[in-house]
Amino acid sequence: MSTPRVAVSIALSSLLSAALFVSISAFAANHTVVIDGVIFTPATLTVKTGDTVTWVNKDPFPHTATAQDNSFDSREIATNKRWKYTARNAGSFPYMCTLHPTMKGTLIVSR
Ligand SMILES: [Cu+2]
Repeated sequence: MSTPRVAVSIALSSLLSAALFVSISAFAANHTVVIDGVIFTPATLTVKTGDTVTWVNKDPFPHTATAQDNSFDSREIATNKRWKYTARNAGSFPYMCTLHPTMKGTLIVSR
């Protein structure tokens, strides 16, 4: 009965070794911006380069998350859909919903 345990141990140590090799991405965090009631929450989000931001649309109609400098653009996010963006470049990125220009947010990406 020890063989499966050995196999599991080997598999686990292989996974750990693999994890060490991808340690840079292993430290990347995931953040969520909820779109609900025609607002982005949080309106200002600070992340680090390499982090991923997911916008989730809880409203019964579509929205976009579109950077003013066009560094990112979700296009239309339908109801209950999400859009993921990996922040590669540092900076402050004001963004808006192109369908509802009063909807504004800022993504701050630090090194
Ligand atoms: Cu909108």
